[in-house]
Amino acid sequence: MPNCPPATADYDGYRREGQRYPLTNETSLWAQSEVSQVNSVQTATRSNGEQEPMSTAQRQYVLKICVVGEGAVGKTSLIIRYTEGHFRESYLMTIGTGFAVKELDLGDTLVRLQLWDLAGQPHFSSVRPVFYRGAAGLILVFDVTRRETFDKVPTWYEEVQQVTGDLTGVLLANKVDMLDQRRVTAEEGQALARQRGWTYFETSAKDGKGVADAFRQIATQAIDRGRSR
Ligand SMILES: Nc1nc2c(ncn2[C@@H]2O[C@H](COP(=O)(O)OP(=O)(O)O)[C@@H](O)[C@H]2O)c(=O)[nH]1
Ligand SMILES: [Mg+2]
Repeated sequence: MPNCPPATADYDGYRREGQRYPLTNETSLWAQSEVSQVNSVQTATRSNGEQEPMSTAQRQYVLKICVVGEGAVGKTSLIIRYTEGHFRESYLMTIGTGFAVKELDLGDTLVRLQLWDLAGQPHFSSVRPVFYRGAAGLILVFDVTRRETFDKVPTWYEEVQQVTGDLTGVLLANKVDMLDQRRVTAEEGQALARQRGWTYFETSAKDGKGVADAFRQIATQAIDRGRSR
């Protein structure tokens, strides 16, 4: 079939060459520490050439954040919405893992978020623990139109926790734009989040609702958790 796209065309790892397999030397190095502070003091050069600490120094962190949840809940869509600002209707299953990077300016802190998008399909479960290692925070996603994806959220957390130990998290009730088909209420989502100590967000990768707030929040939580260790 000469007009067929190559086999990789349905791989939705954001279709950026070189980012298909995330375990490059650089990223695996980053992944070693949970909250790696890149530099704590920045310096400025005086006119006489001496270095002095900058009073407005920004701390810089690299944070590995894993995004988990059942298949088709919107994990990839949320990451694409956040990092690229658009939405795609068609569903392309994530094969293995997708990977994206976003810089986030929190005022006194500059964060480089590494977002690891893990395939939700059960047959990839044997590789997933590799991707959890070194995570600083977790984004748990369910689809408000499919109750079974909500019921599975604790199982996802436990799978990650077995690898990382207790991990700070946010819970995203996604697809809230689909009002007519909603099957899980905000109260139910909030109750689960409260019980587990997660922050709860209602999100839509389609219209962008709650997305930036949720990613910013997990960054803040991961830094706070890292500092308090
Ligand atoms: N209406 C609506 N559809 C969404 C939303 N997020 C994702 N989708 C759709 O749901 C399907 C699965 O999304 P995807 O991001 O691939 O899910 P993943 O398997 O969790 O990565 C795709 O068809 C998306 O277009 C959303 O917030 N609202
Ligand atoms: Mg996906």
